[in-house]
Amino acid sequence: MSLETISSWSRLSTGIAATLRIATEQADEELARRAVAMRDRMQVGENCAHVVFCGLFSAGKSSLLNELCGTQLATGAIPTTAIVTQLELPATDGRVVLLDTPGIDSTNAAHQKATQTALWLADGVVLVADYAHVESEGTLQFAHDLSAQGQPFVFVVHQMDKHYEVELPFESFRMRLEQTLSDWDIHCEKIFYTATPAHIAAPVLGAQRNDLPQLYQWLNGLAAQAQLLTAASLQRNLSAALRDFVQRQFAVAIEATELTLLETLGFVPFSPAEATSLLANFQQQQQDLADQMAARQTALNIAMDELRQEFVRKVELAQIAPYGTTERGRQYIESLRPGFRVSRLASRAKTEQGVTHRRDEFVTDLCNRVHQYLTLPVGNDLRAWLREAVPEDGEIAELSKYVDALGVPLDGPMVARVVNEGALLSASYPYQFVKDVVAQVKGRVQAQLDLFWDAVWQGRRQAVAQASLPLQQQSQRLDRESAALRGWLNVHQELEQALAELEGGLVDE
Ligand SMILES: Nc1nc2c(ncn2[C@@H]2O[C@H](COP(=O)(O)OP(=O)(O)OP(=O)(O)O)[C@@H](O)[C@H]2O)c(=O)[nH]1
Ligand SMILES: [Mg+2]
Repeated sequence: MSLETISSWSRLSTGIAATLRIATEQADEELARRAVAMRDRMQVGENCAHVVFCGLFSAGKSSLLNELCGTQLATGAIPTTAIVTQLELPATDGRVVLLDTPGIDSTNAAHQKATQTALWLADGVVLVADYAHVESEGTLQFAHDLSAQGQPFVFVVHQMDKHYEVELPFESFRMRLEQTLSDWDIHCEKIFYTATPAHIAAPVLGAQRNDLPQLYQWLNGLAAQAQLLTAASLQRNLSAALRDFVQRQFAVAIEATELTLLETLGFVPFSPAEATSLLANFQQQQQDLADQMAARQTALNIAMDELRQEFVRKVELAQIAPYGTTERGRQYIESLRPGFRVSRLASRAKTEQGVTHRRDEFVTDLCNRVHQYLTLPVGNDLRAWLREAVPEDGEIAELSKYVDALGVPLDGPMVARVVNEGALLSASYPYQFVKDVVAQVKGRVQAQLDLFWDAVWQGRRQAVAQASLPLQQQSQRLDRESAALRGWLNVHQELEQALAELEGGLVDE
């Protein structure tokens, strides 16, 4: 059950008594003071609305009250009111009580405390500002805080005799003031423009505006709502007292998370809702950064893959064994067949020489073709690519080593190892043999190219990583900021939970 449901007077009484017990147990002086003030207020009864007049010193609070109540409170140009005085609004049967308070800008601790206590129990607030200082920061901040606390109040611009219509038309003044209040997120029920009659000097330069009768009427109208107002303000005050109490308990934890936020983010969010939306925004930003980094990496991989494939095809298409070369390969294989003789009468040694000769002829021819149609053009293309694509001379030099090393050391024994003795007699084998040799040669060149591209890829990857460093740093910064926001949000969630438990406990008692 939430606190809002404590609507009846008796339940409020139970809640306040329980709060007082908690305050005593926890030795929380402020909560105790508030609970006592609420209890005392309840004893006064629910049929009387308490309206607190407050504002900067010398705004004219006491003068205004004297006009409304026909009293003789002390007034003066220096800070005058030091204690809270209660006055009955005439013709309300004591159902509307007005409280005069010391200036809210008083530096005296006792004055501050007195005003604060009166405000805790206010069923309504009249915030009085001197015409000449109507937009002073002290007044606006105070009004902003009242609004934020949900405290109903009216704004009185007093000393209107200082207004000169010829200098500034009243309408312009009114519109400017309303705009200022709206800029400060201040929501008051009404604005009254008043002056103490004694100060209205005649003749005046402009139209005089004096809402004193309207202010009286508004205050008088509170009499009928006194019961409602009192219950609502006590309930609001009890909620606020409990919230402030829990906030004091969480103060150290909150301060620590705020400090972290100031160090990382540079500011503290206005509300948990703002923190949550910031977090969602940061998450989106991080996702975007991750996407950007991944896209760069993918683009690189695709580009590298295309290059590799382009050169794989160049090697595949290189004509290193045209008809003449294949013929020499065939002749070599035929010379290996059993019973082969270079000529009918040739000696064994002569035949062996013939075999070696055919093999060497094939190897020499193949070597030339590999150089001319494979390693030379492919190497040239690679060098051209390096010059075009790699910006750094040092890296070009490093990678050129792979290109310089491009080549297959073909010799007789190597070719001989390719021969498949078992297939020698097959009519098609000589062609298969040449194909096997070509495949081996191209396979080796492809392997060398692989090494080259691996080295290129490594360099490119480092370059991409280097270029992504600012993105990475941005992402790490977002990480830290998100963690700080989460820490702050967690403490606030814990606080809300503790408050809900406390309120729940009060109702259950
Ligand atoms: N010009 C002008 N002066 C006023 C008006 N009302 C009050 N004053 C003067 O303003 C000064 C301050 O008035 P107070 O009523 O003492 O003001 P206060 O807000 O009660 O001041 P503190 O009790 O010191 O906080 C006094 O000198 C009043 O005579 C008014 O309508 N016009
Ligand atoms: Mg006063």
